[in-house]
Amino acid sequence: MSTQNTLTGEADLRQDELRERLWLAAIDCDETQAVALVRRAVGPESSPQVRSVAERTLLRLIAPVQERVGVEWAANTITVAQEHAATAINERCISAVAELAAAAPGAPEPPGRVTVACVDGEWHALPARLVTEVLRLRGWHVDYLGAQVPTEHLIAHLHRRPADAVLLSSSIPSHLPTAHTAISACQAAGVPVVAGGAAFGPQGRYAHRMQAAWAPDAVGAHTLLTQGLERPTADAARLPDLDLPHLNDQEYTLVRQSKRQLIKQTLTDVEDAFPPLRTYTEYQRERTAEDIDHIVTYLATAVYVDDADLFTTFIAWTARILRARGVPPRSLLPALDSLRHQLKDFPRATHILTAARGALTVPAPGQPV
Ligand code: B12
Repeated sequence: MSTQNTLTGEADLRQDELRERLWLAAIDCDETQAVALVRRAVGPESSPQVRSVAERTLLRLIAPVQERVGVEWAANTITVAQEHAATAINERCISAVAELAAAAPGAPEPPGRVTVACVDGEWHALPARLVTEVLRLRGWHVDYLGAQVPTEHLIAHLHRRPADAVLLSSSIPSHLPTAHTAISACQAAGVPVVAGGAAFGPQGRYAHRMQAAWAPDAVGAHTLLTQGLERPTADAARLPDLDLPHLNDQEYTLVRQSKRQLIKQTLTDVEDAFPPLRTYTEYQRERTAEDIDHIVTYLATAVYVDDADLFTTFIAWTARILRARGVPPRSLLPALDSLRHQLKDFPRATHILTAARGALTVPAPGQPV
């Protein structure tokens, strides 16, 4: 093995070890230890590499630890309280890194001004905060608006403080119709949009369908911004069906409008198919209704973007969550069947439900359905 490889290996080991230690501090609610660790990872603020080391600390140390929070929560190996505490600690760590780097000499000349915001209804602000701090490290002047920004207030902000671009973050796909409205409103105000976050699908599939630029992370966004984004003209104002012509069949509108009725009927049908549900406590019944509400919301979103994969991915995710909590995924089948029956006159919704049902009845390797 060459010396260079050995050194790289050691650096990787250090990264892994740091990640493990930050993870342990985060789930142990040890904020002091976590902040000390990231400060040590960044090193002295007088170092000439402080900005690049700070960026690596944000993207290769804190971000993966935060992703692990999600993985372990989904696997039911940490509690919701631990997930909340770890997220709060990671937010504090991001601030610590940002403060260290802000104090470092030799800040780059600002290449421009951008606004970073989460789509209305979106609580996942930490990813947007990471994007913000990386762009600031690279010199951008960033207005960070945080979680769930109502579209009209985002637009009002852009009129008050013009920006070269809006960076729109969303983690939950069910916010895609709202994201679409925000994208076209920003563009109608003459501001280009870079979308990002898990909601926009693999390789930003849904962002592209909504005529937004897309980047996988802050570094990708920086590249797009420095290449220069075309400013939309006033005729960018448009109705959603211009980007998504399938919306003309009204299936999305009708599924959305009948959501309450769909949930009520599905709950009744699930009770018939699964009698133990009748003995559920009020609390358990409310959770079941909430699960069905999520299923209908994701179905409507899949109809909106016309993509069966979106719904199948959600159902597979729900199945994993249930299995990790000792509930057999087949308990989802009566709900899917009820919806398929209720929506039998809606060809796109029927296709989406059939695809998800098929995926659910194929057992994961080594697992019963
Ligand atoms: C922390 C967390 C929360 C916190 C958020 C607090 C906060 N201040 O952010 C709270 C508790 C509020 C929360 C709530 C919920 N959550 Co949550 N949450 C998470 C968790 C664990 C971490 C999110 C995160 O910070 N990820 C780390 C970042 C670094 O990764 P990232 O999101 O991929 O971001 C990177 C890129 O995507 C990109 N990026 C992101 N945005 C942008 C924007 C631009 C412009 C660009 C260029 C790039 C970019 O750059 C980032 C850095 O590299 C995730 C699990 C996970 N793995 O992500 C679940 C997760 C996102 N949550 C989930 C769920 C279900 C929920 C709830 C619905 C739970 C509930 N039943 O109430 C609610 C929804 C609330 C809402 N209306 O939005 C699910 C979503 C699953 C799905 N099917 O969509 C996940 C995936 C959990 C899981 N493992 O299953 N959650």
